[in-house]
Amino acid sequence: MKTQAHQFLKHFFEEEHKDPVDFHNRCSEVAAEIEATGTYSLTYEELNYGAKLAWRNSNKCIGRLFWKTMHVRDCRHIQQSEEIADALIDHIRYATNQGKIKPTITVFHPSVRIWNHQLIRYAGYQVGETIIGDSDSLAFTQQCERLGWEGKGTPFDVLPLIFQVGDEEPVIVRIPPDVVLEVQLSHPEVPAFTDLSLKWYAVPIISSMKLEIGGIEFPAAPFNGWYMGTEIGARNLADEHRYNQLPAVADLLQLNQKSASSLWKDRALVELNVAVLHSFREQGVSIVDHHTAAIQFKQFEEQESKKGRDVTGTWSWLIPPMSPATTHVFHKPYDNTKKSPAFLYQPNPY
Ligand code: HEM
Ligand code: NRG
Repeated sequence: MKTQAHQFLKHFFEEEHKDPVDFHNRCSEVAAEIEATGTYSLTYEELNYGAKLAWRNSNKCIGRLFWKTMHVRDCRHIQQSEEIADALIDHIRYATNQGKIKPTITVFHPSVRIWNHQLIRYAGYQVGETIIGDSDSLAFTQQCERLGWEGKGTPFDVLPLIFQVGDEEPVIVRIPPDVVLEVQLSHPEVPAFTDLSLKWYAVPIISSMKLEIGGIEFPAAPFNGWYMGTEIGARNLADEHRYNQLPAVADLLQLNQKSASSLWKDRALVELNVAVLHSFREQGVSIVDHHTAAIQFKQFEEQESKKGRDVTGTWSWLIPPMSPATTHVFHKPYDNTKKSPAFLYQPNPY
């Protein structure tokens, strides 16, 4: 931990052009704290910068141009369930900001663990042979039911929050419906599109990843930006094992589904994605299309190169799932070296 702390502090003091004397003092202080207690505590300034660096280092993320603008909420001091629940709900409210989404992270005490994959997500139910709702949420939905929650059984039931402090019993809380902003999908040229009754929530808030800064691990540090349209239109609603909506969209557009070479899937995919971008825009909710996101990512690469830093990336995640070859990302290789601070996967707690 001493080595990791030292490396992080060096990085932080250098990048922020801080006084080398302060750096040496801080290193001695941290070394002594680790010696005495086995761990150390980051200052707010270090946490704030470290969380932003973890975003900047996220190889799979195309949204990294905005890494410096994230709002970092320090909730390391709270350990009471009521306060944790309030902090989570405040995160949703603050980040949603009536649709003008603010990139936000809330860092909890290392003893806290959130069971949800995202703070807002739809339930999935196995009903005989079929699945209602989001198949990605089947196991978590069962945990919710085990803890006494009962959903309405629609394809879009917002799941409750479940979190845990240390090895205490998990706590389950309902999210007040008025803090969950959702976008009903419509198509700019196809009025009948609303017959599909599709919608999605406004803010993706990943809550299952661990934040690591200077050797300290925060298992609960939910973060969010805004959606890239394809995440919803080309994956969540389109994947066969998720909401599988391409056949329904193709029906609506009267496309020939008998022949794969009519490209009905591709045409349905485009119109579904047009509907996602149109609806978010019209309802005043931040979203980015994949072409604009790729251009912003190019700016990020140029900005980093000017600062003398190399950009690492995971090509297979950075390319958008639609028309990838229309973006510059497709046409170059990325070095997938992992840096610290970082967001890391961790095993499910259930
Ligand atoms: C992944 C976009 C903000 C960290 C992704 C992905 C997209 C994306 C499209 C791939 C997701 C997938 O294929 O499932 C954006 C956009 C943002 C944004 C448009 C708008 C501001 C953030 C923020 C953070 C972040 C604020 C953290 C502070 C990550 C990480 C992943 C990721 C860790 C990988 C997730 C995983 O492995 O499952 N992002 N992102 N992103 N992003 Fe971002
Ligand atoms: N694909 C997932 C969300 C992954 C993260 N995407 C972001 N992150 N845009 C989905 O729910 O579709 N973010 O922090 O903005």
